[in-house]
Amino acid sequence: MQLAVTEAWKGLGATWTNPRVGAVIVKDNRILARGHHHRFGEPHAEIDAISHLNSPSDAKGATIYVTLEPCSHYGKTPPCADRLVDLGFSRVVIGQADPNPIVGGNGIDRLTKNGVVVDNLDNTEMVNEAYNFYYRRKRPMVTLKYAMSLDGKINQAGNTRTQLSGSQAWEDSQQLRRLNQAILVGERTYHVDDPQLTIREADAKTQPIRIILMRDARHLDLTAKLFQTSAQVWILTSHRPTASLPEFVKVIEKPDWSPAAVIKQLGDQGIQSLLVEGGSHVQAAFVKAGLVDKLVAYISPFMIGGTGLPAVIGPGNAEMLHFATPTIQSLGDDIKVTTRRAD
Ligand code: AOF
Ligand code: ZN
Repeated sequence: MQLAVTEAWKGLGATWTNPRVGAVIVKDNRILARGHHHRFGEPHAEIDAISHLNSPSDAKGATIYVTLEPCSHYGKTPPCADRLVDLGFSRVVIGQADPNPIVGGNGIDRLTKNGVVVDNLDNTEMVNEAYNFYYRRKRPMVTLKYAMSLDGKINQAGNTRTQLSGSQAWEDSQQLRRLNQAILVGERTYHVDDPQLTIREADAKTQPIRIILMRDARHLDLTAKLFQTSAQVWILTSHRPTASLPEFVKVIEKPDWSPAAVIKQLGDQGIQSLLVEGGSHVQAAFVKAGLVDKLVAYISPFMIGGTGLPAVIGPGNAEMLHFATPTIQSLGDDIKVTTRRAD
């Protein structure tokens, strides 16, 4: 199963909104084939592994390890469970049941009813953390991310971008973007930082959807860096842009600005995971709404002092949010703190 997990991760960043899935076919203590789900809409992991067998007849009496319950529905491809039965697999070891209601246990039923032994190890949940969260909790998983100084500030006073993170922390934050289907920033961050919000590495298979909260988009500046890369941009606004927009820009008219309403709307649009990258007021709104499932903070060895802008600023919380024991990592001169909401 560990090898199947390694296979599954090869789909990182390319399978949204489908899960990452890996599969390994074994017979007589030998690995016959491996496979994974390469990209949204393409064959499922089981089918990819089967395509790597010398002959499909090798599947007779074999075991397949697959990180997620095989599917039972006619979607973009026919049901994998049927294919496994037809080829004569004798055992299927799954890493977890599928929380997506279109499958939701039917794959396991289909296999067992046809005499295939199914064992569930329940140990691959982390491969699809956001996918599982989305189907179980019926909303996107929210990760707050920021870089701050030792005194908790994100920039110097005034409307300037302050470079705090070193190169290792910067590279790490690119990885965080790969793990999320969408990135959200507020209007002020958009104006002050002029961000691209893309994954810079050339091997990026797909880019996250870039979401901007912008109350009034009538005078949208199309020369901003955001619009120089043709990855999707969604603008949530009360006032539509007047200029004609490139086809990768979508406008969502959104009169209710509460984080809960924004999250509901993004969930309805199929967003499973959201990285909230700032700025301070947007972070505060999510904290106040209790909509922080995970948190990543990069701490850099600077003191900004006085009037620098705190990482989170805005209306206070009645109750503190409680987080689990953090993981601490040194990245060059920076410290990365990762944690999740305590249960
Ligand atoms: C995948 N890859 O390896 C497995 C999936 O729209 P479809 O037909 O591609 O079906 C997507 C659903 O199929 C997905 O949400 C999950 O429930 C199931 N299994 N999906 O994309 C795979 N095994
Ligand atoms: Zn399938």
